[in-house]
Amino acid sequence: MNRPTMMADRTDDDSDINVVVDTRPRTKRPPLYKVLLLNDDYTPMEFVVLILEQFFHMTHAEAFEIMLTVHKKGVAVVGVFSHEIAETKVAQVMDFARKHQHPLQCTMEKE
Ligand code: TYC
Repeated sequence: MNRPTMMADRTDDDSDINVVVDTRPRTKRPPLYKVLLLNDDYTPMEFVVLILEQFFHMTHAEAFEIMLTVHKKGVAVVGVFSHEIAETKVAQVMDFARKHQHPLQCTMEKE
């Protein structure tokens, strides 16, 4: 899109005379992913707070507030990360919840 173009010149097929080199850097930022925590009726509130403190580095007050948001609204974004980090966070939360036999669900989606 909008790159300098090479005009075909009948007189110099196969030569590089008319090649325009695009010097603009073409780096793309990697996509970011939201990590979402979902509400359920069984996971204890304190357990959710613990997860937000441990895996998302929130203070107790921040963790409590986000936990209450999930409890009341059904879902909240708990962080935004690269694909690899988001995947790791989701796995950590799901493993920890499973280990403690809580049905807590954590997912990710492209921002
Ligand atoms: N709704 C749960 C309860 O009343 C608490 C809870 C909050 C569960 C957030 C999951 O992601 C969650 N014990």
